[in-house]
Amino acid sequence: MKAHNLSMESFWLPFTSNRAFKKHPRLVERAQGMFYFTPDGRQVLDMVAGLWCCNAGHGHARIVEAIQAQAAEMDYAPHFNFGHPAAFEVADMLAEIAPAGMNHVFFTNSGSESVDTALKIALAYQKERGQASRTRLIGRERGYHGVGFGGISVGGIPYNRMQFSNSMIPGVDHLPHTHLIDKNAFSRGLPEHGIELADELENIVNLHHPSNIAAVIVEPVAGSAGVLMPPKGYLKRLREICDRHDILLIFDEVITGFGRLGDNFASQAFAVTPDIITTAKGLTSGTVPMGAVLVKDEIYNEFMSKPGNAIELFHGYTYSAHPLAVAACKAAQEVYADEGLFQRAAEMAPVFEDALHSLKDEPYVIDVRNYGLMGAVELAAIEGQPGARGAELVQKTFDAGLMIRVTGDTIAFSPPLIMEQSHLQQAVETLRTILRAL
Ligand code: PXG
Repeated sequence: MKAHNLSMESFWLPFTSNRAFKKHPRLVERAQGMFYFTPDGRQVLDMVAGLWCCNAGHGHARIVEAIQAQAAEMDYAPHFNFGHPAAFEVADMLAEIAPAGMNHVFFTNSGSESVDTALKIALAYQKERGQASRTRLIGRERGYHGVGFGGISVGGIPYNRMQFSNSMIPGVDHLPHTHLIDKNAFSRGLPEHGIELADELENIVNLHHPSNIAAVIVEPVAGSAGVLMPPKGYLKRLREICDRHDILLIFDEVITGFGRLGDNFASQAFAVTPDIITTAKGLTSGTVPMGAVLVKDEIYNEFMSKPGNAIELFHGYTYSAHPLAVAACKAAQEVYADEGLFQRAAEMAPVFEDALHSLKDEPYVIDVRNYGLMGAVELAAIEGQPGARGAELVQKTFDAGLMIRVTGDTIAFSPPLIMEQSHLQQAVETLRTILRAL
């Protein structure tokens, strides 16, 4: 059946204006390398790795073959009381690339599940070690931690909370966000101003008393809210304050993990080690849904140190370490390593930076920011219609053969790590032409 004859009625699209989309659908049905292809055969350059996830590029033969082979070998295996050897193998692979001392992995199926898992591990850990009063969680304004009740509670995106405001988990505070556009506009790499924003953590902790705080969760670079960088020294200061008060620090690396910032994780790129890392997306290069929570040895060992053989953590998913996800994960990690894709991201970062900043003087551009292969161009909103210019750009760029991600009036870029200079040039020149004609 041809795509344009499809009924669009049944599918309720996530995080999308269904009515607007169904009037002007943007459909893709094939993908290879840096490109999507529309049902009518048009080529669309993917500058967002699907949705920040296809880090190895689309249709990588090695990953495709691994998934096919696993589907034929064993469709499903339970991990409640049973095990599949390959799952143990990929957990070892992840521990190998994680920061030192983070050698334990809990598998989930998405970023949202990774976040809620991490929050539950943090709360349970405090109880296990005899600090049961540590129940409060601290997130950050403009943070995105998925859509579970835990995730939206620590998250700081007003629209994501608005429809559920009476149903948040209790005992959550928020740090101020770090987007100081007046001081830091057009920063290349990490911005100079704003380290003092981390000190607000000290105030929140003192307000409630440290003995009541379980964990702090932040994205090292905030993604969904428009690619907001941590000011220089900010993450290190958060770490210091957490250490001072014996509070767990969780880095949500669902976007920043697996090469996005030119290293395995942001934790290594920024040399700040959290206690827990949440991942998903690039874990399997977006090919099969999967998430993973990486946990420090002290935390895991606390759960394992009790006498007896009781279940240590009452948590898990039917599809934790699903064989297809495991096969995809193993192949994706091998591709990243064998093709040196994280290193490649680091090498392309300055080229990416120059290309994005070449848009500085184009119409409506009020900021350009970047780190690794993560970048944003922020546009001035149309008076009284925030987001309208962004929405128009999604359509115009797609019509011109370019896929970007827009949050409000900020255009986000997170290309597959296989991007060549020619792709970058095509993306930037397409955008330039469209901005000039708006
Ligand atoms: N944490 C972070 C930091 C994320 O970026 C999640 C958790 C949730 O992951 P799942 O797999 O449950 O979606 C994410 C997801 C956007 C956009 O437009 C970003 C995400 C998802 C959809 C859109 O920036 N990030």
